[in-house]
Amino acid sequence: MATVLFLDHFWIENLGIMQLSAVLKRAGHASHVTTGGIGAIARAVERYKPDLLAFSCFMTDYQWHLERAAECKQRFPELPIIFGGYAPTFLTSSFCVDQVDYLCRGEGEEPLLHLVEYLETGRPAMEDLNLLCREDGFRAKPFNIVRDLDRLPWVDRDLFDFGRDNPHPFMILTSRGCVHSCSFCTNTLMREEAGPGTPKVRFRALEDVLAELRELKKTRKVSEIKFVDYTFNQDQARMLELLERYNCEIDLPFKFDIRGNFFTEDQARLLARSKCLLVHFGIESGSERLRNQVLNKNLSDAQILAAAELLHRYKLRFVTFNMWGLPHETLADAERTIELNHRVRPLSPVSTLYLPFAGHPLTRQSIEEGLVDPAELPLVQFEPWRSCTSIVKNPDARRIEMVMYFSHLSVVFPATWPFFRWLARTVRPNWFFRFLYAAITLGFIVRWGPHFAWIVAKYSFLRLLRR
Ligand code: B12
Ligand code: SF4
Repeated sequence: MATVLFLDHFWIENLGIMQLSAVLKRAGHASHVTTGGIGAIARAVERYKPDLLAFSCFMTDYQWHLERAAECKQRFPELPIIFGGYAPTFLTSSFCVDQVDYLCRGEGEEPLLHLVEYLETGRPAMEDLNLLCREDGFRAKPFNIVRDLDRLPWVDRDLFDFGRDNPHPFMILTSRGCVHSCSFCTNTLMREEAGPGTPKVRFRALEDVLAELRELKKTRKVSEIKFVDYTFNQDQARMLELLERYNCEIDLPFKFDIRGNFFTEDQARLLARSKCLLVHFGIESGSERLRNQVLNKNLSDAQILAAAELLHRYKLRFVTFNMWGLPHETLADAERTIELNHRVRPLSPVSTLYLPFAGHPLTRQSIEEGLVDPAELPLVQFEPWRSCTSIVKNPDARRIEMVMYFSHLSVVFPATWPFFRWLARTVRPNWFFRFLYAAITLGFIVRWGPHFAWIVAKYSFLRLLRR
Protein backbone atom coordinates (compact mmCIF):
# COMPACT_ATOMS: atom_id res chain seq x y z
CA MET A 1 0.00 0.00 0.00
CA ALA A 2 1.34 3.42 -0.96
CA THR A 3 0.36 6.85 0.37
CA VAL A 4 -0.14 9.90 -1.82
CA LEU A 5 -0.24 13.43 -0.40
CA PHE A 6 -2.07 15.93 -2.64
CA LEU A 7 -1.20 19.64 -2.56
CA ASP A 8 -4.06 22.05 -3.15
CA HIS A 9 -3.86 25.82 -3.27
CA PHE A 10 -7.44 26.98 -3.11
CA TRP A 11 -8.77 24.79 -0.29
CA ILE A 12 -12.25 24.35 -1.61
CA GLU A 13 -13.37 20.81 -2.33
CA ASN A 14 -11.63 19.90 -5.57
CA LEU A 15 -13.41 17.21 -7.54
CA GLY A 16 -10.31 16.45 -9.63
CA ILE A 17 -8.26 15.55 -6.56
CA MET A 18 -11.23 13.81 -4.93
CA GLN A 19 -11.68 11.65 -8.05
CA LEU A 20 -8.00 10.72 -8.15
CA SER A 21 -8.09 9.90 -4.46
CA ALA A 22 -11.11 7.62 -4.92
CA VAL A 23 -9.28 5.67 -7.63
CA LEU A 24 -6.25 5.25 -5.37
CA LYS A 25 -8.30 4.18 -2.37
CA ARG A 26 -10.27 1.66 -4.41
CA ALA A 27 -6.95 0.06 -5.32
CA GLY A 28 -6.02 -0.15 -1.62
CA HIS A 29 -3.75 2.89 -1.37
CA ALA A 30 -4.07 5.84 1.02
CA SER A 31 -4.35 9.52 0.16
CA HIS A 32 -4.49 12.84 1.98
CA VAL A 33 -4.58 16.49 1.00
CA THR A 34 -2.91 19.56 2.46
CA THR A 35 -2.35 23.22 1.69
CA GLY A 36 -0.35 26.17 3.06
CA GLY A 37 3.32 27.11 3.20
CA ILE A 38 6.26 24.74 3.51
CA GLY A 39 5.79 24.54 7.31
CA ALA A 40 2.28 23.14 6.98
CA ILE A 41 3.34 20.84 4.16
CA ALA A 42 6.30 19.53 6.19
CA ARG A 43 3.97 18.77 9.09
CA ALA A 44 1.68 16.85 6.74
CA VAL A 45 4.66 14.92 5.36
CA GLU A 46 5.74 14.03 8.93
CA ARG A 47 2.22 12.93 9.77
CA TYR A 48 1.26 10.94 6.68
CA LYS A 49 4.71 9.74 5.52
CA PRO A 50 3.70 9.84 1.82
CA ASP A 51 5.43 7.91 -0.97
CA LEU A 52 4.46 10.54 -3.52
CA LEU A 53 3.60 14.27 -3.50
CA ALA A 54 0.90 15.15 -6.05
CA PHE A 55 0.34 18.77 -7.12
CA SER A 56 -2.87 19.78 -8.91
CA CYS A 57 -2.88 23.14 -10.70
CA PHE A 58 -5.15 25.51 -12.53
CA MET A 59 -3.62 27.91 -15.05
CA THR A 60 -4.10 30.58 -12.40
CA ASP A 61 -2.17 29.07 -9.51
CA TYR A 62 0.64 27.01 -10.97
CA GLN A 63 3.38 29.40 -9.84
CA TRP A 64 2.32 28.84 -6.25
CA HIS A 65 2.58 25.09 -6.85
CA LEU A 66 5.99 25.30 -8.54
CA GLU A 67 7.32 27.39 -5.63
CA ARG A 68 5.99 24.90 -3.03
CA ALA A 69 7.37 21.97 -5.05
CA ALA A 70 10.84 23.57 -5.16
CA GLU A 71 10.73 23.97 -1.36
CA CYS A 72 9.57 20.36 -0.95
CA LYS A 73 12.33 19.08 -3.23
CA GLN A 74 14.92 20.88 -1.12
CA ARG A 75 13.49 19.61 2.14
CA PHE A 76 12.56 16.05 1.06
CA PRO A 77 14.80 15.29 -1.93
CA GLU A 78 13.93 11.59 -1.81
CA LEU A 79 10.15 12.17 -2.22
CA PRO A 80 9.00 11.92 -5.85
CA ILE A 81 6.75 14.73 -7.12
CA ILE A 82 4.06 14.52 -9.78
CA PHE A 83 2.23 17.46 -11.33
CA GLY A 84 -1.19 17.32 -13.02
CA GLY A 85 -4.11 19.58 -13.96
CA TYR A 86 -4.58 22.29 -16.57
CA ALA A 87 -1.25 24.14 -16.39
CA PRO A 88 0.97 21.05 -16.69
CA THR A 89 -1.26 19.91 -19.55
CA PHE A 90 -1.08 23.10 -21.58
CA LEU A 91 2.15 24.74 -20.39
CA THR A 92 4.06 21.48 -20.32
CA SER A 93 7.56 22.84 -20.93
CA SER A 94 7.32 25.15 -17.88
CA PHE A 95 7.04 21.99 -15.75
CA CYS A 96 10.04 20.14 -17.15
CA VAL A 97 12.10 21.51 -14.25
CA ASP A 98 14.20 20.16 -11.40
CA GLN A 99 11.44 20.01 -8.78
CA VAL A 100 9.13 17.88 -10.99
CA ASP A 101 9.71 14.15 -11.44
CA TYR A 102 6.54 13.15 -13.26
CA LEU A 103 4.00 15.13 -15.19
CA CYS A 104 0.51 14.09 -16.25
CA ARG A 105 -1.24 15.69 -19.22
CA GLY A 106 -5.04 15.45 -19.30
CA GLU A 107 -7.09 13.27 -16.98
CA GLY A 108 -4.98 11.52 -14.40
CA GLU A 109 -6.92 8.59 -12.95
CA GLU A 110 -5.10 5.76 -14.72
CA PRO A 111 -1.58 7.25 -15.00
CA LEU A 112 -1.52 8.20 -11.30
CA LEU A 113 -2.55 4.71 -10.25
CA HIS A 114 0.06 3.19 -12.57
CA LEU A 115 2.74 5.50 -11.19
CA VAL A 116 1.96 4.46 -7.62
CA GLU A 117 2.25 0.81 -8.69
CA TYR A 118 5.47 1.56 -10.58
CA LEU A 119 7.00 3.24 -7.51
CA GLU A 120 6.05 0.23 -5.37
CA THR A 121 6.85 -2.65 -7.69
CA GLY A 122 8.75 -1.31 -10.72
CA ARG A 123 5.84 -2.32 -12.98
CA PRO A 124 4.42 -1.29 -15.45
CA ALA A 125 7.52 -0.18 -17.35
CA MET A 126 8.24 3.52 -17.28
CA GLU A 127 7.46 3.93 -20.98
CA ASP A 128 3.95 2.53 -20.35
CA LEU A 129 3.12 5.03 -17.62
CA ASN A 130 1.58 7.59 -20.02
CA LEU A 131 3.41 10.29 -18.10
CA LEU A 132 6.32 12.60 -18.78
CA CYS A 133 9.23 11.40 -16.62
CA ARG A 134 12.37 13.29 -15.58
CA GLU A 135 14.40 10.06 -15.67
CA ASP A 136 13.97 9.88 -19.45
CA GLY A 137 14.30 13.64 -20.02
CA PHE A 138 10.53 14.27 -20.29
CA ARG A 139 10.68 12.80 -23.78
CA ALA A 140 7.13 11.57 -24.47
CA LYS A 141 4.11 13.90 -24.26
CA PRO A 142 1.13 11.55 -23.87
CA PHE A 143 -2.36 12.94 -23.23
CA ASN A 144 -4.84 10.96 -21.12
CA ILE A 145 -8.59 10.82 -21.21
CA VAL A 146 -11.11 8.61 -19.38
CA ARG A 147 -13.40 7.20 -22.05
CA ASP A 148 -15.90 5.44 -19.80
CA LEU A 149 -16.80 7.57 -16.76
CA ASP A 150 -18.89 4.78 -15.27
CA ARG A 151 -15.74 2.79 -14.57
CA LEU A 152 -14.70 5.43 -12.04
CA PRO A 153 -15.58 5.21 -8.37
CA TRP A 154 -17.53 8.08 -6.77
CA VAL A 155 -15.34 10.97 -5.70
CA ASP A 156 -13.72 10.69 -2.25
CA ARG A 157 -15.83 13.04 -0.12
CA ASP A 158 -13.82 12.30 3.03
CA LEU A 159 -10.64 13.73 1.57
CA PHE A 160 -11.26 17.39 2.34
CA ASP A 161 -11.95 17.24 6.00
CA PHE A 162 -14.93 19.58 6.22
CA GLY A 163 -16.94 16.91 8.02
CA ARG A 164 -20.65 16.39 7.70
CA ASP A 165 -21.33 20.13 7.83
CA ASN A 166 -19.50 21.03 4.65
CA PRO A 167 -20.04 24.79 4.31
CA HIS A 168 -19.82 24.64 0.51
CA PRO A 169 -22.35 23.26 -1.89
CA PHE A 170 -21.64 19.59 -2.58
CA MET A 171 -20.30 19.49 -6.12
CA ILE A 172 -21.15 16.69 -8.50
CA LEU A 173 -20.22 16.06 -12.11
CA THR A 174 -22.55 14.10 -14.38
CA SER A 175 -20.57 14.57 -17.62
CA ARG A 176 -17.22 15.78 -18.94
CA GLY A 177 -16.88 18.02 -22.00
CA CYS A 178 -19.14 20.29 -24.03
CA VAL A 179 -20.32 20.14 -27.64
CA HIS A 180 -19.33 23.75 -28.31
CA SER A 181 -15.87 25.08 -29.09
CA CYS A 182 -15.60 28.57 -27.61
CA SER A 183 -12.19 30.02 -28.38
CA PHE A 184 -11.44 31.07 -24.76
CA CYS A 185 -12.54 27.85 -23.07
CA THR A 186 -10.38 25.06 -21.69
CA ASN A 187 -12.91 22.50 -22.94
CA THR A 188 -11.98 23.37 -26.53
CA LEU A 189 -8.29 22.85 -25.92
CA MET A 190 -8.83 19.61 -24.01
CA ARG A 191 -10.72 18.30 -27.04
CA GLU A 192 -8.00 19.44 -29.45
CA GLU A 193 -5.42 17.62 -27.34
CA ALA A 194 -7.54 14.48 -27.01
CA GLY A 195 -7.50 14.18 -30.79
CA PRO A 196 -10.02 13.05 -33.38
CA GLY A 197 -12.40 10.28 -32.42
CA THR A 198 -12.77 11.50 -28.82
CA PRO A 199 -16.45 12.10 -28.07
CA LYS A 200 -17.24 15.75 -27.44
CA VAL A 201 -19.12 14.90 -24.27
CA ARG A 202 -18.82 11.85 -22.05
CA PHE A 203 -21.86 11.20 -19.89
CA ARG A 204 -22.21 9.20 -16.71
CA ALA A 205 -25.13 6.77 -16.48
CA LEU A 206 -28.03 8.53 -14.75
CA GLU A 207 -28.51 5.54 -12.47
CA ASP A 208 -24.98 6.00 -11.14
CA VAL A 209 -25.43 9.77 -10.69
CA LEU A 210 -28.67 9.30 -8.76
CA ALA A 211 -27.16 6.55 -6.62
CA GLU A 212 -24.30 8.91 -5.71
CA LEU A 213 -26.78 11.65 -4.83
CA ARG A 214 -28.88 9.29 -2.72
CA GLU A 215 -25.76 8.25 -0.82
CA LEU A 216 -24.82 11.89 -0.28
CA LYS A 217 -28.26 12.70 1.04
CA LYS A 218 -28.16 9.72 3.39
CA THR A 219 -24.68 10.30 4.81
CA ARG A 220 -24.16 14.10 4.87
CA LYS A 221 -25.96 17.20 5.90
CA VAL A 222 -26.49 18.66 2.42
CA SER A 223 -27.89 22.15 2.12
CA GLU A 224 -27.09 22.54 -1.56
CA ILE A 225 -25.93 20.54 -4.59
CA LYS A 226 -23.91 22.19 -7.36
CA PHE A 227 -23.82 20.39 -10.70
CA VAL A 228 -20.48 21.46 -12.17
CA ASP A 229 -20.94 20.01 -15.66
CA TYR A 230 -19.71 22.38 -18.32
CA THR A 231 -23.21 22.66 -19.77
CA PHE A 232 -25.88 20.88 -17.79
CA ASN A 233 -28.60 21.15 -20.43
CA GLN A 234 -26.72 20.12 -23.57
CA ASP A 235 -28.62 16.84 -23.85
CA GLN A 236 -32.25 17.82 -23.54
CA ALA A 237 -33.75 14.33 -23.06
CA ARG A 238 -31.14 13.35 -20.48
CA MET A 239 -31.57 16.56 -18.52
CA LEU A 240 -35.34 16.16 -18.40
CA GLU A 241 -35.05 12.58 -17.19
CA LEU A 242 -32.45 13.52 -14.61
CA LEU A 243 -34.59 16.38 -13.31
CA GLU A 244 -37.76 14.28 -13.14
CA ARG A 245 -35.99 11.63 -11.11
CA TYR A 246 -34.01 14.16 -9.06
CA ASN A 247 -37.25 15.88 -8.02
CA CYS A 248 -38.75 12.58 -6.88
CA GLU A 249 -35.74 10.84 -5.38
CA ILE A 250 -33.37 13.57 -4.17
CA ASP A 251 -35.28 16.84 -3.87
CA LEU A 252 -32.43 18.94 -2.48
CA PRO A 253 -31.76 22.59 -3.42
CA PHE A 254 -29.37 22.82 -6.37
CA LYS A 255 -27.58 25.08 -8.86
CA PHE A 256 -26.13 24.50 -12.33
CA ASP A 257 -24.86 26.10 -15.58
CA ILE A 258 -26.83 26.15 -18.82
CA ARG A 259 -26.39 27.44 -22.35
CA GLY A 260 -29.16 29.78 -23.47
CA ASN A 261 -29.62 28.09 -26.86
CA PHE A 262 -30.31 24.70 -25.25
CA PHE A 263 -32.86 26.05 -22.79
CA THR A 264 -36.45 25.00 -23.46
CA GLU A 265 -39.87 25.49 -21.94
CA ASP A 266 -39.95 21.82 -20.82
CA GLN A 267 -36.76 22.40 -18.83
CA ALA A 268 -38.13 25.64 -17.32
CA ARG A 269 -41.39 23.96 -16.33
CA LEU A 270 -39.60 21.11 -14.57
CA LEU A 271 -37.19 23.48 -12.87
CA ALA A 272 -40.07 25.57 -11.58
CA ARG A 273 -41.34 22.46 -9.78
CA SER A 274 -37.94 21.67 -8.29
CA LYS A 275 -35.75 23.20 -5.60
CA CYS A 276 -33.63 25.02 -8.17
CA LEU A 277 -31.80 27.78 -6.29
CA LEU A 278 -29.95 29.43 -9.12
CA VAL A 279 -29.15 29.01 -12.81
CA HIS A 280 -25.94 30.42 -14.31
CA PHE A 281 -25.61 31.22 -17.98
CA GLY A 282 -22.99 32.87 -20.13
CA ILE A 283 -23.61 36.07 -22.05
CA GLU A 284 -19.85 36.81 -22.15
CA SER A 285 -20.29 39.93 -24.28
CA GLY A 286 -23.18 42.16 -25.31
CA SER A 287 -21.65 42.46 -28.76
CA GLU A 288 -22.76 39.68 -31.11
CA ARG A 289 -19.66 40.32 -33.21
CA LEU A 290 -17.35 39.65 -30.26
CA ARG A 291 -19.43 36.82 -28.86
CA ASN A 292 -19.63 34.89 -32.09
CA GLN A 293 -16.70 35.96 -34.26
CA VAL A 294 -14.04 36.38 -31.57
CA LEU A 295 -15.26 34.05 -28.82
CA ASN A 296 -16.89 31.53 -31.19
CA LYS A 297 -19.73 31.22 -28.68
CA ASN A 298 -22.34 30.50 -31.33
CA LEU A 299 -25.10 32.20 -29.36
CA SER A 300 -27.29 35.04 -30.64
CA ASP A 301 -28.87 37.92 -28.71
CA ALA A 302 -32.26 36.45 -29.63
CA GLN A 303 -31.37 33.10 -28.01
CA ILE A 304 -30.12 34.84 -24.86
CA LEU A 305 -33.28 36.94 -24.61
CA ALA A 306 -35.52 33.93 -25.22
CA ALA A 307 -33.79 31.97 -22.45
CA ALA A 308 -34.08 34.94 -20.08
CA GLU A 309 -37.76 35.36 -20.90
CA LEU A 310 -38.40 31.69 -20.03
CA LEU A 311 -36.43 31.96 -16.80
CA HIS A 312 -38.46 35.00 -15.76
CA ARG A 313 -41.78 33.49 -16.85
CA TYR A 314 -41.13 30.46 -14.63
CA LYS A 315 -39.75 32.63 -11.79
CA LEU A 316 -36.31 30.99 -11.83
CA ARG A 317 -33.46 32.93 -10.25
CA PHE A 318 -30.43 33.31 -12.48
CA VAL A 319 -27.11 35.12 -12.87
CA THR A 320 -25.21 35.86 -16.08
CA PHE A 321 -21.49 35.40 -16.74
CA ASN A 322 -19.79 38.33 -18.44
CA MET A 323 -16.19 38.86 -19.54
CA TRP A 324 -14.37 42.16 -19.89
CA GLY A 325 -11.16 43.22 -21.63
CA LEU A 326 -11.60 40.89 -24.60
CA PRO A 327 -9.38 41.13 -27.67
CA HIS A 328 -10.88 43.71 -30.09
CA GLU A 329 -13.42 44.90 -27.49
CA THR A 330 -14.32 48.57 -27.76
CA LEU A 331 -15.85 50.77 -25.07
CA ALA A 332 -19.12 50.63 -27.05
CA ASP A 333 -19.02 46.80 -26.91
CA ALA A 334 -18.52 46.86 -23.15
CA GLU A 335 -21.45 49.28 -22.78
CA ARG A 336 -23.55 46.90 -24.89
CA THR A 337 -22.81 44.13 -22.37
CA ILE A 338 -24.41 46.22 -19.62
CA GLU A 339 -27.32 47.11 -21.88
CA LEU A 340 -27.98 43.49 -22.89
CA ASN A 341 -27.96 42.59 -19.19
CA HIS A 342 -30.58 45.30 -18.65
CA ARG A 343 -32.82 43.48 -21.12
CA VAL A 344 -32.03 40.09 -19.62
CA ARG A 345 -32.55 41.25 -15.98
CA PRO A 346 -30.47 38.69 -14.04
CA LEU A 347 -30.37 38.58 -10.25
CA SER A 348 -26.85 39.88 -10.71
CA PRO A 349 -24.15 39.73 -13.36
CA VAL A 350 -20.96 37.82 -12.60
CA SER A 351 -18.11 39.84 -14.04
CA THR A 352 -14.62 38.56 -14.71
CA LEU A 353 -11.71 39.98 -16.56
CA TYR A 354 -10.88 37.90 -19.63
CA LEU A 355 -7.79 35.80 -18.84
CA PRO A 356 -5.80 34.69 -21.90
CA PHE A 357 -4.72 31.18 -20.90
CA ALA A 358 -1.63 29.82 -22.65
CA GLY A 359 -2.32 27.59 -25.65
CA HIS A 360 -6.06 28.34 -25.86
CA PRO A 361 -7.32 29.18 -29.38
CA LEU A 362 -8.13 32.83 -28.62
CA THR A 363 -4.76 33.35 -26.92
CA ARG A 364 -2.93 31.89 -29.91
CA GLN A 365 -4.88 34.18 -32.23
CA SER A 366 -4.25 37.21 -30.00
CA ILE A 367 -0.52 36.48 -30.00
CA GLU A 368 -0.52 36.27 -33.82
CA GLU A 369 -2.37 39.59 -33.99
CA GLY A 370 0.10 41.22 -31.60
CA LEU A 371 -2.58 41.76 -28.94
CA VAL A 372 -0.91 39.58 -26.30
CA ASP A 373 2.78 39.39 -25.51
CA PRO A 374 3.56 35.69 -24.86
CA ALA A 375 6.17 36.76 -22.28
CA GLU A 376 3.30 38.15 -20.17
CA LEU A 377 1.23 34.93 -20.09
CA PRO A 378 2.69 33.78 -16.73
CA LEU A 379 1.15 36.95 -15.21
CA VAL A 380 -2.31 35.38 -15.51
CA GLN A 381 -2.44 34.28 -11.87
CA PHE A 382 -5.15 34.47 -9.22
CA GLU A 383 -4.17 37.75 -7.60
CA PRO A 384 -6.40 40.69 -6.85
CA TRP A 385 -4.69 43.38 -8.92
CA ARG A 386 -4.22 41.02 -11.84
CA SER A 387 -7.93 40.32 -11.81
CA CYS A 388 -8.33 44.01 -12.68
CA THR A 389 -5.82 44.91 -15.35
CA SER A 390 -5.78 42.89 -18.53
CA ILE A 391 -2.63 41.89 -20.39
CA VAL A 392 -4.57 42.19 -23.67
CA LYS A 393 -3.45 45.27 -25.60
CA ASN A 394 -6.47 47.44 -26.24
CA PRO A 395 -6.75 51.23 -26.59
CA ASP A 396 -10.05 51.16 -24.64
CA ALA A 397 -8.74 48.83 -21.89
CA ARG A 398 -8.78 51.40 -19.07
CA ARG A 399 -12.32 52.57 -19.83
CA ILE A 400 -13.57 48.98 -20.15
CA GLU A 401 -11.98 48.29 -16.78
CA MET A 402 -14.14 51.07 -15.31
CA VAL A 403 -17.30 49.63 -16.89
CA MET A 404 -16.38 46.28 -15.30
CA TYR A 405 -15.89 47.88 -11.86
CA PHE A 406 -19.42 49.24 -11.88
CA SER A 407 -21.08 46.42 -13.81
CA HIS A 408 -22.85 44.94 -10.78
CA LEU A 409 -24.39 48.21 -9.70
CA SER A 410 -25.16 49.28 -13.28
CA VAL A 411 -27.07 46.05 -13.98
CA VAL A 412 -28.79 45.58 -10.64
CA PHE A 413 -29.77 49.26 -10.41
CA PRO A 414 -30.26 50.35 -14.04
CA ALA A 415 -30.99 53.94 -12.96
CA THR A 416 -27.32 54.29 -11.98
CA TRP A 417 -26.06 53.31 -15.44
CA PRO A 418 -26.04 56.80 -17.05
CA PHE A 419 -23.85 58.02 -14.16
CA PHE A 420 -21.45 55.04 -14.31
CA ARG A 421 -21.29 55.23 -18.11
CA TRP A 422 -20.29 58.90 -17.80
CA LEU A 423 -17.74 57.97 -15.12
CA ALA A 424 -16.24 55.23 -17.32
CA ARG A 425 -15.99 57.61 -20.25
CA THR A 426 -14.32 60.39 -18.30
CA VAL A 427 -12.39 59.08 -15.29
CA ARG A 428 -9.37 56.74 -15.34
CA PRO A 429 -9.30 53.68 -13.03
CA ASN A 430 -7.22 53.91 -9.88
CA TRP A 431 -6.77 52.07 -6.59
CA PHE A 432 -9.87 53.62 -5.09
CA PHE A 433 -12.08 52.18 -7.85
CA ARG A 434 -10.32 48.83 -7.65
CA PHE A 435 -10.94 48.68 -3.93
CA LEU A 436 -14.58 49.55 -4.50
CA TYR A 437 -14.86 46.81 -7.13
CA ALA A 438 -13.27 44.26 -4.79
CA ALA A 439 -15.69 45.24 -2.02
CA ILE A 440 -18.73 45.09 -4.30
CA THR A 441 -17.63 41.73 -5.74
CA LEU A 442 -17.10 40.36 -2.27
CA GLY A 443 -20.54 41.62 -1.27
CA PHE A 444 -22.10 39.69 -4.15
CA ILE A 445 -20.02 36.60 -3.40
CA VAL A 446 -21.25 36.72 0.21
CA ARG A 447 -24.77 36.41 -1.19
CA TRP A 448 -23.76 33.12 -2.86
CA GLY A 449 -22.01 31.76 0.21
CA PRO A 450 -20.17 33.41 3.11
CA HIS A 451 -17.61 30.65 3.35
CA PHE A 452 -16.59 31.04 -0.28
CA ALA A 453 -16.31 34.81 0.24
CA TRP A 454 -14.08 34.24 3.25
CA ILE A 455 -11.74 32.02 1.22
CA VAL A 456 -11.52 34.54 -1.62
CA ALA A 457 -10.89 37.40 0.82
CA LYS A 458 -8.29 35.40 2.76
CA TYR A 459 -6.30 34.43 -0.32
CA SER A 460 -6.47 37.90 -1.83
CA PHE A 461 -5.33 39.47 1.43
CA LEU A 462 -2.54 36.95 2.10
CA ARG A 463 -1.16 37.35 -1.39
CA LEU A 464 -1.25 41.13 -1.10
CA LEU A 465 0.69 40.91 2.18
CA ARG A 466 3.25 38.58 0.65
CA ARG A 467 4.15 41.18 -2.02
C1 B12 B 1 -15.80 23.78 -9.80
C2 B12 B 1 -14.95 24.73 -10.60
C3 B12 B 1 -14.35 25.79 -9.94
C4 B12 B 1 -14.50 26.01 -8.45
C5 B12 B 1 -13.70 25.03 -7.61
C6 B12 B 1 -12.33 24.71 -8.11
C7 B12 B 1 -11.83 23.48 -7.44
N1 B12 B 1 -11.11 23.63 -6.34
O1 B12 B 1 -12.13 22.38 -7.90
C8 B12 B 1 -14.08 27.50 -8.27
C9 B12 B 1 -15.37 28.30 -8.26
C10 B12 B 1 -13.25 27.86 -7.06
C11 B12 B 1 -13.35 27.76 -9.58
C12 B12 B 1 -12.53 28.83 -9.75
C13 B12 B 1 -11.95 29.15 -10.95
N2 B12 B 1 -12.14 28.51 -12.13
CO1 B12 B 1 -13.14 26.90 -12.34
N3 B12 B 1 -14.13 25.36 -12.73
C14 B12 B 1 -14.78 24.54 -11.99
C15 B12 B 1 -15.44 23.45 -12.87
C16 B12 B 1 -16.89 23.88 -13.10
C17 B12 B 1 -15.40 22.02 -12.35
C18 B12 B 1 -14.00 21.50 -11.99
C19 B12 B 1 -14.06 20.04 -11.80
O2 B12 B 1 -14.41 19.60 -10.75
N4 B12 B 1 -13.75 19.23 -12.84
C20 B12 B 1 -13.85 17.79 -12.79
C21 B12 B 1 -12.52 17.12 -12.46
C22 B12 B 1 -12.74 15.62 -12.43
O3 B12 B 1 -11.63 17.44 -13.48
P1 B12 B 1 -10.25 18.26 -13.21
O4 B12 B 1 -10.40 19.16 -12.08
O5 B12 B 1 -9.83 18.81 -14.51
O6 B12 B 1 -9.21 17.11 -12.78
C23 B12 B 1 -8.75 16.13 -13.70
C24 B12 B 1 -7.49 16.53 -14.50
O7 B12 B 1 -7.29 17.91 -14.61
C25 B12 B 1 -6.35 15.80 -13.86
N5 B12 B 1 -5.67 16.37 -12.71
C26 B12 B 1 -5.97 17.44 -11.98
N6 B12 B 1 -5.09 17.58 -10.98
C27 B12 B 1 -4.21 16.59 -11.06
C28 B12 B 1 -3.13 16.25 -10.27
C29 B12 B 1 -2.38 15.10 -10.58
C30 B12 B 1 -1.23 14.75 -9.73
C31 B12 B 1 -2.72 14.31 -11.71
C32 B12 B 1 -1.95 13.11 -12.05
C33 B12 B 1 -3.82 14.67 -12.52
C34 B12 B 1 -4.56 15.79 -12.18
O8 B12 B 1 -6.99 14.60 -13.42
C35 B12 B 1 -8.28 14.96 -12.86
C36 B12 B 1 -9.22 13.79 -12.94
O9 B12 B 1 -9.48 13.47 -14.30
C37 B12 B 1 -14.59 23.55 -14.18
C38 B12 B 1 -15.35 23.18 -15.43
C39 B12 B 1 -15.51 21.67 -15.55
N7 B12 B 1 -16.72 21.23 -15.71
O10 B12 B 1 -14.54 20.93 -15.45
C40 B12 B 1 -14.14 25.03 -14.15
C41 B12 B 1 -12.77 25.37 -14.68
C42 B12 B 1 -11.79 24.38 -14.16
N8 B12 B 1 -12.49 26.66 -14.06
C43 B12 B 1 -11.91 27.51 -14.84
C44 B12 B 1 -11.59 28.85 -14.48
C45 B12 B 1 -11.24 29.78 -15.63
C46 B12 B 1 -11.63 29.26 -13.15
C47 B12 B 1 -11.15 30.62 -12.60
C48 B12 B 1 -9.86 31.10 -13.19
C49 B12 B 1 -12.30 31.60 -12.81
C50 B12 B 1 -11.93 33.03 -12.51
N9 B12 B 1 -11.89 33.85 -13.56
O11 B12 B 1 -11.68 33.37 -11.39
C51 B12 B 1 -11.03 30.31 -11.10
C52 B12 B 1 -9.59 29.90 -10.73
C53 B12 B 1 -9.36 29.75 -9.28
C54 B12 B 1 -7.92 29.42 -8.97
N10 B12 B 1 -7.67 28.51 -8.09
O12 B12 B 1 -7.00 29.96 -9.48
C55 B12 B 1 -11.66 26.89 -16.21
C56 B12 B 1 -10.25 26.48 -16.52
C57 B12 B 1 -9.16 26.89 -15.60
C58 B12 B 1 -7.79 26.65 -16.13
N11 B12 B 1 -7.60 26.41 -17.43
O13 B12 B 1 -6.91 26.68 -15.34
C59 B12 B 1 -12.63 25.66 -16.21
C60 B12 B 1 -12.19 24.45 -17.03
C61 B12 B 1 -13.93 26.24 -16.81
C62 B12 B 1 -13.85 26.57 -18.31
N12 B12 B 1 -14.95 26.43 -18.99
O14 B12 B 1 -12.91 26.98 -18.91
N13 B12 B 1 -13.64 26.81 -10.52
S1 SF4 C 1 -20.34 26.58 -24.14
FE1 SF4 C 1 -19.29 26.93 -22.18
S2 SF4 C 1 -18.27 24.99 -21.67
FE2 SF4 C 1 -18.91 24.88 -23.83
S3 SF4 C 1 -17.08 25.48 -24.98
FE3 SF4 C 1 -18.32 27.32 -24.66
S4 SF4 C 1 -17.59 28.26 -22.73
FE4 SF4 C 1 -16.80 26.15 -22.86
